Amino acid sequence: MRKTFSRRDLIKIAGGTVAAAAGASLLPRYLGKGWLSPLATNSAGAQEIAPDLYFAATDGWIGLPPSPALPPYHPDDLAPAPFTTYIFGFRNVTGLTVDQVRYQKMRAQHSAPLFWADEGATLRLQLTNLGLQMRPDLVDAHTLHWHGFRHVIPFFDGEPMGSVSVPIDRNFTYVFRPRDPGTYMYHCHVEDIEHVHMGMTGMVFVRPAQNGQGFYQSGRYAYNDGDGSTGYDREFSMLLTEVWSEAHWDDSHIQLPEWTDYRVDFGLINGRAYPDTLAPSGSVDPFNPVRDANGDLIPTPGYEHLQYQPISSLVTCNEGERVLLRFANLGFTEGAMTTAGLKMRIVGRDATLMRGITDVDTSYLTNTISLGAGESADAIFTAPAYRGGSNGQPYDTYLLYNRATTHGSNAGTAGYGGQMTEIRVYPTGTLPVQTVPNT
Ligand SMILES: [Cu+2]
Repeated sequence: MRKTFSRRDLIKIAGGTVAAAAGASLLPRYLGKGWLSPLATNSAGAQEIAPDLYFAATDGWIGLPPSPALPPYHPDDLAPAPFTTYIFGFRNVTGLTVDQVRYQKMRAQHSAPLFWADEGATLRLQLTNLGLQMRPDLVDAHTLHWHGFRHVIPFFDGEPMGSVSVPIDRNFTYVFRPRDPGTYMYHCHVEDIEHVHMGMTGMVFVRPAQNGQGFYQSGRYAYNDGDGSTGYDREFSMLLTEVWSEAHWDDSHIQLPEWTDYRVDFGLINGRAYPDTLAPSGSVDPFNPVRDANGDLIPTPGYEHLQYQPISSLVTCNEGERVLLRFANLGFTEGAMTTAGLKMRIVGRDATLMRGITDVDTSYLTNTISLGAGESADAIFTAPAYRGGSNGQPYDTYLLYNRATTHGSNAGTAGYGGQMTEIRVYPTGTLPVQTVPNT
């Protein structure tokens, strides 16, 4: 899909530029209109339906912890302070003006925005491609592949060999009507070794039709369980990804990585390495995004290097509450996520309730869940009784971490790092009801 320009392509581009300047395009329209005209009217006068969400694909910078072991690859000498690492990624540009959307080029985030849909409801997600600021030579298209979606038609699958992909400056609207509740992941499927590794990965959930029923006090469930066994009070997504610094440096420096040299320098949860995993979330509600006057993400004071890594993986809860951990792995290696001193009940795997065909309960208790690349799992734990706090803090702390040692340090630097976060348990009534995941 990495296309080489021919003279004919250059003529087409020149024609497209002239046409766009005139407010109309003369190019064949096998895809949607250019993003300069956000909504179209068809020949019968009907207005196109506005998308529920609008994402943009582009490149950008994120901040990972220092390591003395990786010169010249980390930090990248081209990265503007306080950032360290070049990425490709997505941003939520829903509701922004055309100028604001354009401003988000070179401002990708990792992980990509969380989003969710209700079982049976239609979700329209429009995607545009702003191009890569650092790599104008790479005219790659991008797609949004909802990994594991069981009822997709090829047109909306995002797998570019059998479907369409989104070239630079074009729009395409994916239409989903999910039937299977659970935890999923999504990623760009164009040049996917590279684009997935570079950061075009995120999480998506489907909320069950059972939500709102009274099996469990909160009325919130992971699945249509019929008995409240997947009811929860709080939910936290945990997307596992990896950074091989040399590959990211190669992409910013117009070099080609040799992928058979792949290794994990940084294991990330939701795009961050410990201890940054504990920092608060920025804007994570896709349907009510908070942005500045330019439409850009707003950094949390004191965590400016995490401006484009807005999703925290700090788990906070009151004693006695049920907490849903939604795990997904879009690294290339297996993870073994462990809760130290807590047992989780695995209630779902790969967006499937743990029930046999005769409705036998196949959920199980464990403190470690293994996740191969492309797998997801839903785990629920009940927060234990408050024991008076630890280390002078008004909460008890339990570690949640990947047992794979290659994922537990920041590029070999001494001490904890990588895919590790904390579960903090407060006394009853301390924390208000959770309204947005990962907050
Ligand atoms: Cu892509």
